[in-house]
Amino acid sequence: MSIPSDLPARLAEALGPSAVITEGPDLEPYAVDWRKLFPGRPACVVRPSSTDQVVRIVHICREAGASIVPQGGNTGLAGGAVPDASGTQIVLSLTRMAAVRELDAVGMTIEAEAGCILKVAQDAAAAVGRLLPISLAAEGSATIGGVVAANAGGVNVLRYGMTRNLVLGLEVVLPDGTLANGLRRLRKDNAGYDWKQLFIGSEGTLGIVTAAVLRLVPRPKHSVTALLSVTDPDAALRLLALAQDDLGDQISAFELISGTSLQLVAKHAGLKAPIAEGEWFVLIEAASSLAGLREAAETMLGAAFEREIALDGVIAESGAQAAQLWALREHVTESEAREGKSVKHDVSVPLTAVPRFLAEAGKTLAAGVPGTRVNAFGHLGDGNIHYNVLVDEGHDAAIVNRIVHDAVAAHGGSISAEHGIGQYRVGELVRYRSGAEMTLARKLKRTLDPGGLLNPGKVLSP
Ligand code: 2HG
Ligand code: ZN
Repeated sequence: MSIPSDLPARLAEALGPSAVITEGPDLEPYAVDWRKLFPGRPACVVRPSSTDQVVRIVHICREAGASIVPQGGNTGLAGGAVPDASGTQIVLSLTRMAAVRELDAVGMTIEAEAGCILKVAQDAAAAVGRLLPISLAAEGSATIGGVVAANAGGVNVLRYGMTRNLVLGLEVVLPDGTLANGLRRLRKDNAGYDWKQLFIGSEGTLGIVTAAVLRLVPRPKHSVTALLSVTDPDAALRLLALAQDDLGDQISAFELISGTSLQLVAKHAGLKAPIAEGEWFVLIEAASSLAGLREAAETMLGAAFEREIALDGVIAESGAQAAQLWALREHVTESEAREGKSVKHDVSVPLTAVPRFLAEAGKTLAAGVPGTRVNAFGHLGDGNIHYNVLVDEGHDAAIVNRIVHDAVAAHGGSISAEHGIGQYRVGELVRYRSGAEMTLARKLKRTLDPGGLLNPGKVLSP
């Protein structure tokens, strides 16, 4: 497929020359994902500063027959926001649309443009005593539009749900250039189809998210963070059950970390856990606006040691110490990348099946692809494990995927819990989703984007 050679010039004419990047080192960050696994080559990068400009870009690209790859902070792990290598796709970066448009502390809502950095939105909410409870390692670079388009998860899903649960209103530019403005701030809105749900998690394949209204929650005044070691994932689940019995809905994070993960963090980030080495660890956080949380947490942890569910542990004595414990968890991804090549899996299984899944996948992998190491960690409270397999250059990723995803399927799980399909898992999705579900997905795509203008090759094969 080719596009008119003057398309970048047409875009520059419509938006101003500073809005279009056609070559040079400035182009590079938009062309490839941060892990440099999916290198692409865009025809150009266009950076609108308003929703109206996004509408104009869509009309111009449509007319020229050029496809558009929407991009936010480019922090994704599935190659969903980078162009292919054809040199014919336009990257539409939303990073110049970064305003927090409205903040309502009493109504507990925030309206932000797509390019607003998640951390900026979090800080704006914090400044009025509220919490935007989407928390992920990439929050300093990830943008609201990308978070919505990916239906991002993170470490607080256990308590507050995925991004989907927090989106009240959405503004989307459709592939035909129509602006769908659903930027309502309503908690209850059953007037017709809830169409915004289609775009949340659609990874820029159905429409371009230009702004969103997100729900905020009260900011808890007290929090407790603890790192514990446990014998195995089964004990981690028993700890979760105990925490749920004793702390109920105050648990805001329950993360499983393997000994391998902590070894990688010690080696590459120089961070050492303040407890004895072990096979498995749990990072648990509880938060509440009411006093007495720490006492309740200490009682619960005391019971965990008494029943020999936990082996060793530390409770953070200060905010700084809590941050140090979280840093161990937050550095896993980066440390894994420094270690070398890995085949990532972002899987979920029913919570109680996690220990069985881990054991089976580990066994089959050791037998089928000797020499691999597993770096497993993730959001145990959500049944979501990042089952990343460290491999040598020569290893065949397809075999590793097959073993891990077959184990996932055998336990009724999903091949992507939170990272999405992007381009990385397009083939895997076809394999593990039923034909009827795939047909429905293709029908939706064809209905909204019959010309295949938006993010072709992502989620569904073109
Ligand atoms: C996390 O939970 C992220 O830290 C990244 O989802 C997971 O690196 C990964 O595989
Ligand atoms: Zn994660």
